[in-house]
Amino acid sequence: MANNSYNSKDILVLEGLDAVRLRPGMYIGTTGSKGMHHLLWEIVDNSIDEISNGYGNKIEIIMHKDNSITVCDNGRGIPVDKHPKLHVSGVEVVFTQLHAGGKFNNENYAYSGGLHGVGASVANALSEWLEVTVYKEGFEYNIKFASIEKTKGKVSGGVPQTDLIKVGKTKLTGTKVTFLPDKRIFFDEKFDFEIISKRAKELAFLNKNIIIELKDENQLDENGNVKSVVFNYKNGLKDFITYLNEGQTTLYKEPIYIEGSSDVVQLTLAIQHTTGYSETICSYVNNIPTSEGGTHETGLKSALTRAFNDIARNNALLKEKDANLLGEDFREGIVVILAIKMKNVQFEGQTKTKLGNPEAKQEVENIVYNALMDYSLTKQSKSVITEIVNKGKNAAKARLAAKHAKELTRKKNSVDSYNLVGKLSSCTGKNPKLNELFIVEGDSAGGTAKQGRDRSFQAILPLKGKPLNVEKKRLNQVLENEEIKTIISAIGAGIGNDFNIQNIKYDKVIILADADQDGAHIRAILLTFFYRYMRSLITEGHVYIGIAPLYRIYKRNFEKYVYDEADLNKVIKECGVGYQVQRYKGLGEMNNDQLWETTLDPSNRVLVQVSIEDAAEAEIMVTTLMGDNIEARKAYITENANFNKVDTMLDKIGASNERRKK
Ligand code: TSJ
Repeated sequence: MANNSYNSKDILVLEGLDAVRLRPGMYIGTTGSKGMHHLLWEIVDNSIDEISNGYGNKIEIIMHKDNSITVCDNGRGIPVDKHPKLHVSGVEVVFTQLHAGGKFNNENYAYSGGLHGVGASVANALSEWLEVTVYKEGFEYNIKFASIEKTKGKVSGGVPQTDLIKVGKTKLTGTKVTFLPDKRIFFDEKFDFEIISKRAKELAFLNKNIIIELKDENQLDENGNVKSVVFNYKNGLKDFITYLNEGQTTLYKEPIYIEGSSDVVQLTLAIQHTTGYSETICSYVNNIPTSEGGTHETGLKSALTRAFNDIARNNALLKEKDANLLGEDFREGIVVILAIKMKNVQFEGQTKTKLGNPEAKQEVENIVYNALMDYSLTKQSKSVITEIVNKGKNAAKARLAAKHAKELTRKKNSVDSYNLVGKLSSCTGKNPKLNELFIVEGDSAGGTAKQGRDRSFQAILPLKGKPLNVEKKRLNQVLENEEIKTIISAIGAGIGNDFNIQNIKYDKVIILADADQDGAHIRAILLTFFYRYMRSLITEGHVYIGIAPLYRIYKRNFEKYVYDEADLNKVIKECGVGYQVQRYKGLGEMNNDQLWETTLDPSNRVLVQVSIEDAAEAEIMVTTLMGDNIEARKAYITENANFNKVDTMLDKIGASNERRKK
């Protein structure tokens, strides 16, 4: 792609760095942890681009003790020649001009980083200092930048301390950048090994053969060496899907793997069905996850439906008289990873993670359809195709059965139907925006909650036993379950494809279960149900976990509740001598006043809001914890040993506190 010579004149110049210091949020979203990590990804993106274009194969990321961080690649090295108009080195231009960089204005790089892509200059502007070393054409070059206080209180970032200096000779080629995020912007945020390694792994899956090594000088391994991990996947998305489906029962062994391109997009795709019933599509554009989907996913789905129907007919698996299967039939149990690269991407949607480019649909559809038709002619595809089509046919049958069951449920549940009487204690207020539904573990705690609540806006739904684990069930079976039916009709907005968030009767759906293993299981089951059948209830932030206290510490004139084992001693100290400790083994041990005060009262309670940050992670978690592979489940729970506390589930799905107890 990079054919003719490239030098500093190709680097487009737009704006100075002060704008970035002035409004960091405009460039990196937040000035919290996420924003700080964003600086790192801006830098890493450049190395990925270089390697994707065929130059070099390795990126090293090193976390230092002072929270500075190094990114190093073995590509060609940033151009060092002087920019004809600006009269400074290419390196200096890249780091001091906003939007500078080959990515934005020419043919040297095929794809811009899209959503991000604001580049290295932003990282420089928001760093206390930044140092660049370039190894190129036999020489090593170096330049340093720093933030300086010009006039009192006014700090400029990314100011070059020298010109680019030729340091000496070298046989290496590549680029090394080290920077320290400015504490005046990010305060004491620290780079996080887990966050970085997760994304590094993802990048290694998305860019096959690339080697990404991450070192953390703050941590030592068993042998006393600096902790280090290396990610390198020869089979890219094929390895990714194998990882996602680890511990699942798959319908066939070899994933379907496609690489293809047109003038407009470059595409890689991996497909593997599990024997389960859910649908998982993970898509990326220019290495950026598109959690909200978009035109490329639409094209993909059309291609899958059309290709599998055509293939089924070509192989006499569907007869002439048979109707075509629906897309959702073929997607039952499917896990797909789609990664495309294209220029001038437009992101839309609430979180700007939805691809908007209309041309992507047709391009993706064509490439995928043609590749699948070609694949269907190969010998090794025959058994795979038979499995997929048969699963699709079964799904179609179940779909018809579910339609029937749903119609029944709908009829039964019109107005406060009989099957809800005695279970749901609804609230008197009629404004869904204010109302809350508590789903409470156990009849006895449910009874207490009914007594303790504020009935003007709080409804209580007690659960008798454990609700159905929906992970192993098809929709029609799910709809046969009384407990689930009650939840669906209480929420009042339908289920599955028919779920309409506009119709929810409660703004908050709060799961209230004991802080023990059974409670954890119930939480996991309910969250899985919402994740599978009312996903927008989670993504739109309506699902919460209520946290009840574990202890009450009291004596005359003193009473405090403890929500966290770690706080117990602190509170005891605070209380002084002569105190008593009451330990709550379950919600049922509290009286109604106590339950109100500690768990129901909005001005005092602790709620954890459930969110889905990372669909792929959430998927692994849900399928592993709720699926039927017991070995995998055990391994997962052992690996994530805090399952019994406030649940790995919450970590994985991503949870944040509505408010924390003081
Ligand atoms: F952006 C950055 F400056 F922060 C940065 C860039 C950081 C790091 C760690 C690496 C890089 C980078 C840039 N690695 N490799 C490159 N390559 C180029 O800038 C480059 C080299 C040669 C040519 C050419 O046409 O000869 C073109 C480019 C864009």
